[in-house]
Amino acid sequence: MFAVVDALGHGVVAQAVADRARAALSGAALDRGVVSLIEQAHEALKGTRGAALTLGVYTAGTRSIELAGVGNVQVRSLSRSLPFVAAPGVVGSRVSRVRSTTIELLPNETVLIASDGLPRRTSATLEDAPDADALCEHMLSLAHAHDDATVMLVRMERPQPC
Ligand SMILES: [Mn+2]
Repeated sequence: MFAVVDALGHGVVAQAVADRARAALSGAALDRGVVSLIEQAHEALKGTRGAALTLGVYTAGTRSIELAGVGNVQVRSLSRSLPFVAAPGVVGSRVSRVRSTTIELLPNETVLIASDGLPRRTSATLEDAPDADALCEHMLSLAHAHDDATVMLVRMERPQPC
C-alpha cells in the first residue's frame, strides 16, 4: 500500500492528523479493498479537521494498482492520462461516493501521487530527471509557495529474468 495524506491546516496539528491516518492504515487488512481503507481512515480522523487522502494497493501478480481517494490528492502517470478521480469531501468529516479504480501498469510506468501544494499539470518527464529522487526534487521545485507539498513516485520495474 502507498498513501499520501494532506491534512487540513499546517504545522503540528496537521502532523498529528496525518500521524493518526498513518496509524489507522498501517495495521489495516489490504484484502478488503481500497474503499474499505478510506473508510477506516475516515473513522480514525473523526473529530479532527480532517485530510485529503489518496491511496493505492499494488498487486504484483496482475501488475495492477487499485486506487481510491477523497479530496485534492491527485494521481497522474507520466505515460498517459489515468481514469482516476478522487471523490469530493474531507476524510474525517464528510466522505461520499468513494469509488475504486484499478489500473494495470504499463512496463516501466511512473505514477505520481501529489498533494494540492503542487500544480495540477506538469510537463515533468523522466527525461527531465535522471532518477526518481531527481524527479521528486524537480516536482517540489514547482510547488506553490503558500502550501505544504508532498509528491510520491511509484514505479514498479519488471523483475529481471534469471
Ligand atoms: Mn494542501
